[in-house]
Amino acid sequence: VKLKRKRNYPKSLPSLPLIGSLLHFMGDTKPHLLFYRLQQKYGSLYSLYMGSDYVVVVNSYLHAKEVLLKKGKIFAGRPRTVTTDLLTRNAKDIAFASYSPIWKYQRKLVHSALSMFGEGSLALEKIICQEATSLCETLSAAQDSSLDMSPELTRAVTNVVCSLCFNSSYQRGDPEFEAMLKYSQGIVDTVAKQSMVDLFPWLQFLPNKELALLKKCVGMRDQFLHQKFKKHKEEFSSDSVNDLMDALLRAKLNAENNNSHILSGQRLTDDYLLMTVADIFGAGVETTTTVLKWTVLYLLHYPKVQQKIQEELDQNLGFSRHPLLSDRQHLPYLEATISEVLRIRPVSPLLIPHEALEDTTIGEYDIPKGAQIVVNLWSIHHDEKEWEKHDEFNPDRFLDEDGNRIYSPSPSFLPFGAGVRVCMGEALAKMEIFLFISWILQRFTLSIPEGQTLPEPEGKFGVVLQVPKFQVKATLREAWK
Ligand code: HEM
Ligand code: PLO
Repeated sequence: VKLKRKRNYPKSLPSLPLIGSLLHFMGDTKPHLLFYRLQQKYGSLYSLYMGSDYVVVVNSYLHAKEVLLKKGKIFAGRPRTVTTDLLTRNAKDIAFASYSPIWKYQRKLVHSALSMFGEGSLALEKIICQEATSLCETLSAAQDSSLDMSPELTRAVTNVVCSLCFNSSYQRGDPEFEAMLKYSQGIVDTVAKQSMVDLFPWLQFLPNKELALLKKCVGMRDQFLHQKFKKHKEEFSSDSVNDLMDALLRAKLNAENNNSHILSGQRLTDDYLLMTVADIFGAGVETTTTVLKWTVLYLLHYPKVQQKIQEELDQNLGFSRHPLLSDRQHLPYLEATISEVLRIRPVSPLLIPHEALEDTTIGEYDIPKGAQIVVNLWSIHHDEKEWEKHDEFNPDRFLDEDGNRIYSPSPSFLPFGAGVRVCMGEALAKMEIFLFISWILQRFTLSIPEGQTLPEPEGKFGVVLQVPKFQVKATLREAWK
């Protein structure tokens, strides 16, 4: 990035040559909280150097909407980093790839596959309900004892995306599933968190523990992907396209035959197909599971909220049938609770960094081409001007006086981002969260096992805001005994 003279650039944090503003990052404050606090001194829009990268931090919804919506295309770039390049074979995926014809085409392919097998389709509802049944059986079996719900929630969610991506699923204790859990945790722990190798790329040439772990986990993931890919290729028939992998294979065949012009000469190689499913599979598992875990954690903290959701379920469904997607519109309190979880603990507190593709502006400030833009969703969701008692968990904010749901009581709410880079899985994630939580709460009351303390609602920063480990006791409700 070249800063020109006589421009009105955002106020800059003091920085030292080479190390940039790194001194500010010392200590163990999480970046989204640090960027939130720095507003007091520098205002809601400021800049800093991370290593040698020029970064602009956006903390208000008005600026965020300008970046994501009004100038969405100008800010649709993504910076490259050592760790994400490793994960995505040099940005051949969707999330970490910059704006390009092939990126657009990948989004289009995923979009049409999701609407074919997913969103709103009865098949998908059936798959989710099947997983919910299995989840409830496990909770039943573990009745009244202490249980870590995390692996069970993960398996339920994984099986849903696994059906979508590969038309397959896992039984409890499947070694392939256990391996997947392990490598994915390793990736979440090491990728895209602006850690040292991303700030100072030359560090990758020195021995580095985190990078070694990432490489190992990406290797395991590649093995997993390769195996799925091989099987799909062998059994492929363009007359029976059953999942995202098939849909991508078909698109590649078509592109080879005719419509390659939309890719401006770039070839849709196998790597692009693989990295596209890897994104959807990875995002599909880690984000939704994270929200489910945050929801359970908050239900333990707020038993009254849990009780109110149960009353709403009892009134609308009773006990004679299980929850369906069509019940969503009749369960405003549950929907409000989910929105409040997404507000108070955004899955992706700094989104994924954007990059300015040309010289432009945000508000009255000049932004140079190549600047990285970090949208601090945490600040937007905790803006004191927009959210009364922002730190308090209160689903009622998302309801009017009559208890009807309002989509958003403040424009300062963007859990899935917005614009050209908006999340591709919003509809899918919301269906899953709604069904899993309603199934669980129709049958069980969740509480803290005796002698244990409430888990702190503090997130661990990474590519997603991770939930601490905790145990739960699931008690079968009276009507089900
Ligand atoms: C991107 C949130 C679930 C697929 C994003 C972004 C956010 C987000 C904030 C970044 C937007 C930006 O950088 O401007 C969430 C939340 C989820 C969720 C809160 C769960 C509640 C999912 C699921 C899928 C998915 C289930 C897969 C089907 C993606 C993809 C991108 C993305 C592919 C990258 C889009 C791009 O860069 O063009 N998501 N997401 N997400 N999400 Fe999600
Ligand atoms: C999660 C770990 C997986 O092993 C790989 C993976 C792929 C896509 C990533 C996802 C991880 C984390 C959440 C991300 C998603 C793409 C979009 C999503 C970053 C790293 C969000 C919330 O932006």
